[in-house]
Amino acid sequence: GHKAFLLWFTGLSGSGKSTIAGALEQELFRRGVHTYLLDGDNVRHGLCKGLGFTTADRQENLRRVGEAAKLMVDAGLVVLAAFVSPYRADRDAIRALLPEGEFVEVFVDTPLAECEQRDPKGLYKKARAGEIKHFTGIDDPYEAPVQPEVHIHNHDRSVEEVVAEVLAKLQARELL
Ligand code: GGZ
Repeated sequence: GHKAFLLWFTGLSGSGKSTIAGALEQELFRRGVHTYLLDGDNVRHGLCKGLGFTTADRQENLRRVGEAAKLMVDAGLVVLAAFVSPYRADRDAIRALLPEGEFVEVFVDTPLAECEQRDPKGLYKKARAGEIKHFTGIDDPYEAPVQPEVHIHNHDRSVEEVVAEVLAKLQARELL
């Protein structure tokens, strides 16, 4: 059996959060674990429609996601959430919604230079050109987690390697 919990991925745009969360979800599915993956792609068009990237909008975006995730954890799911979530206070507010031990913060620590080099959606280029304002890492802050449950140094590492590391950390915490 396994516990229900919220696995919260935070990191810069292009850091690999969604890729890692998606690969981990596949592995959990293979093991018979019931999961749900939340990310900007599925919430910013619905649950969080109309919200942008000001500090207040990010706070509201993450508050809604946190409340929805809490309901899913109550229903017994392992919830994976992949959001930039650049402010420590917003992440800590979600942590406070869940019982002790059921919020697992995963810091996907990829150097800004590498995220910017990857630039899969061309957003860094636009931010540098001033076409996008408040872009995290360029003209908006990213507050790195101080004591994340999992700290992934995601430079020159394969997705498989990283997924194995996260699984091992979850097993060590007796969540899987
Ligand atoms: C950061 C932005 C911005 C700004 C659009 N700052 O690589 P992506 O494209 O898919 O991931 C980023 C995503 C961030 O949305 P989140 O809901 O995760 O943000 S937060 O947790 O801060 O509420 C990026 C894109 O949206 N994007 N503008 N200004 N990322």
